[in-house]
Amino acid sequence: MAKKGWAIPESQATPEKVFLNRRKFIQAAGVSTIGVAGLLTGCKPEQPALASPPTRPTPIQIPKTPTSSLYPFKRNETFTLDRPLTDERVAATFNNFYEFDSRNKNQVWRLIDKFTIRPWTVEVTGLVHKPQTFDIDLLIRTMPLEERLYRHRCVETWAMAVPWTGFPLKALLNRAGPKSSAKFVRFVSFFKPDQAPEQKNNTYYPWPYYEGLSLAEAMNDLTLLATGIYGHELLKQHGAPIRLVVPWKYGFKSIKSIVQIELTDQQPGTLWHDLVPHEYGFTANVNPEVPHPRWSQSHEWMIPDRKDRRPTLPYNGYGEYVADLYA
Ligand SMILES: Nc1nc2c(c(=O)[nH]1)N[C@H]1C(S)=C(S)[C@@H](COP(=O)(O)O)O[C@H]1N2
Ligand SMILES: [Mo]
Repeated sequence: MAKKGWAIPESQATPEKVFLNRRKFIQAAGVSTIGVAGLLTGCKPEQPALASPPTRPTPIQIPKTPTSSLYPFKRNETFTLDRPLTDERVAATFNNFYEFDSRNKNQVWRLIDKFTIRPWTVEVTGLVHKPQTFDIDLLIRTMPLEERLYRHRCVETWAMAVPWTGFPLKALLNRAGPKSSAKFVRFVSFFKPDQAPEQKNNTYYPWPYYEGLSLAEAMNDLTLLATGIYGHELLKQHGAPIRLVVPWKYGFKSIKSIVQIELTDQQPGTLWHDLVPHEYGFTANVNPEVPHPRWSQSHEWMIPDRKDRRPTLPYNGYGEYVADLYA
């Protein structure tokens, strides 16, 4: 079967300078789509439309929210890559987001239309001096946002390299003031079964998705709460409006679409560890020497090309930042 034009992967490697231009192009295309649709609705019935609106679905639907116009943020040049950035469209069409589709990574972007990301609040609770609930836009306006280029490594052996926009998790935790008894951080994702088909139809998973870190891991400089990607708001398929990014751990730790952050004195459960404890640990650091029970972790491949195979790096290449956490 011939692939549709939009399904053909573009070059897996977009030179960095090109992606900003591409972003402008995509935004321009988006604006003109809205323009045409607007004209059509304004048309009197007897007037035939001059041109039919483009019907080609696009995976890059940048959410329009009260804080969209703040992007892009300045890049923090401390974080450099050893490989090209993954093409934005490739990243946007290859997603693990089990609330929407637990079987097909290529379809998630088609299933997120109904998912509403405003209003949205993030509750910081548990062992903190000032438990608070933050409106997402107020958070975005008041936190130190910056762009960082990070590698991302899924436990399934695929990998990507993307520019996240976000702020260090520790900046938020410090606003709440962790008590000295706090030792762990538990994260909980949304529960909207009317908007996320698998939350309604797939009861194998104990929704909502939940994850955890030690407090030391959560306070590490690398640990980011991302609200953007590729210089604009986070796409819904990447976990809008706010997701965790812990680049030295397997991807399942980087929980999407967070609504609650709770500080605890006990190690919290995590969805994957509770479901399949012998396959998915709590710590889940990227490690080429510890195979998954069903496959080797010695190598990874950069999406979309299984031929771009690379040795897995210990801590996904972030040992200089985090190895001392595990000494
Ligand atoms: N809520 C939620 N968060 C999640 C997941 C999920 O299914 N639900 N999948 C995880 C996995 S396994 C990976 S590899 C990454 C994928 O992020 P991406 O789709 O933005 O590449 O999200 C993680 N966060
Ligand atoms: Mo993953």
